[in-house]
Amino acid sequence: MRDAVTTLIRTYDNTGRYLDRSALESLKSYFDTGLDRVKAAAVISANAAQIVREAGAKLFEQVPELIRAGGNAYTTRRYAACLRDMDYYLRYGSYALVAGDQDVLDERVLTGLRETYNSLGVPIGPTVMGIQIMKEIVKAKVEEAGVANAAFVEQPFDYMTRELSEKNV
Ligand SMILES: CCC1=C(C)/C(=C/C2=NC(=C\c3[nH]c(/C=C4\NC(=O)[C@H](C)[C@H]4CC)c(C)c3CCC(=O)O)/C(CCC(=O)O)=C2C)NC1=O
Repeated sequence: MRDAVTTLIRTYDNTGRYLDRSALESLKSYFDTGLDRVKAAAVISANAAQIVREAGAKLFEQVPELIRAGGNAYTTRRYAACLRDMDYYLRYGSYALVAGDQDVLDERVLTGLRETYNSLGVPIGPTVMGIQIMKEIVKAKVEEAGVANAAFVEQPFDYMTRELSEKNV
């Protein structure tokens, strides 16, 4: 599992280079946003259950077929599995925010996920919608908590969206 710093060091070490201007710039930007990243993680930790519940409600309001007979989130077991998946995306997203790197998502969340979803008939489109709804909720809450520029919050959610949506993995 890597973070912004270890990823950078690995790249430079591979070619035996000292950190150059561009490396130092990217380190600086990572450390400059450090406190905001920690704040965002704190906001997520403190509100996780509520964020998942709210995002789930919104998703099922927008795609009501999911929870009707024949829908993939129909039955209590599958409804719970769906919200549990949303909770995974939120929790791992908070790790990626602190790390400033998406590697944890590749390693722990995304590997083999499309195949699993396809074999269980879990629809990717609505899953991605759920991830995007969570992104908006988290961003709003992080801004409410006083972080002026919360754009960085979008990264892990957009990354999971992109990777899940990719056609051939
Ligand atoms: C931490 C990494 C990790 C992830 C990401 C993960 C996902 C994951 N989601 C699963 C199932 C599932 N996932 C969903 C999710 C949904 N259905 C919908 O209609 C919605 C669009 C969506 C919620 C937003 C559902 C309903 C199931 C159960 C499917 C079934 O058993 O028929 C399964 C199959 C095994 C199980 O049911 O637990 C896995 C492995 N597991 C992991 O360990």
